[in-house]
Amino acid sequence: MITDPLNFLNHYFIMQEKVFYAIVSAIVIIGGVGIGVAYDHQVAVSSSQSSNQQSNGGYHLDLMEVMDANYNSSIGAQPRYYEVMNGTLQSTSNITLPTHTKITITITSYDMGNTSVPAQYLTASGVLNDQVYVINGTTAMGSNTSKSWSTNITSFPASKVLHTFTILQGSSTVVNIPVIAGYTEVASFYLNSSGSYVWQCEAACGSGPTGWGGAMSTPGWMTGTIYAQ
Ligand SMILES: [Cu+2]
Repeated sequence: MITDPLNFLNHYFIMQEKVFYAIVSAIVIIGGVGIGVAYDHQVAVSSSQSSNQQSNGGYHLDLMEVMDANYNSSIGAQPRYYEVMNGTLQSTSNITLPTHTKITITITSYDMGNTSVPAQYLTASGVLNDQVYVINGTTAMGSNTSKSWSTNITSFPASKVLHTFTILQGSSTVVNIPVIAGYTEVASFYLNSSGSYVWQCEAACGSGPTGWGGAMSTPGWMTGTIYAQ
C-alpha cells in the first residue's frame, strides 16, 4: 500500500537513475573493452604484415615486378622483380625463405605485353592445387576484363604471359608461377628441403637477340638465389 505517493515517486526516480547510470557505466566499460580489442587487433595485423614474419597464415613473400627499371646506359630499361619487405623495395638477388612452412607469395606486376615462354612454363606447378589466384587490373587500363577478374588459373594463355617466377632445384622445377603483365597474383607453396635454390624468370623478357640478356641473366632482376632454412 502506498502511504506517501510523493515519497514513492521520489524513491522510484532515484532507483531509475541508479539503473540508468549502471547501464551507462556498463556501456562505457564494454565499449571501452571493444575499442581496446579492436585497437590491439589492428596493431597486431599491421606489425605482422610489415615484418614478413611468420603468422597464423604462414610466411608471406611479396614481390613487385616493374616494367622499366634502369638497367644501364647501353641496355636502358629492363623489367625487374623486387621483394617488398618492411615497406621497402629490396633486391631479389638473395631471398630467404623458411622450410616446411606455408609460403604465400603475392606478385604484383606493373607491366604490359607478352613474350615467348616455353610451353611447360605456361602451367602453374608446385603451388597449392596447381592454382594461382589472378586479379586483373594492377595497371588501370580504363576498362575491366570481366572474364579474368579474380580467378584461379592453372593453364595460362601464352598470349598473356610476360614473366614467370620459377624456383629450380638443380634441373628440376620446384615451383612455377606464370605471370601476366599488369596483374596481381597470389599462390601458396612449401619448400621441403633446406639449402639453396635458383629462382628464374623463364620468359625471355630481357635484352639481346634471344631475350636472355640483361635482366634475365642478372641476379636481383629476373634471376637470383633462394636460401631455404
Ligand atoms: Cu621476366
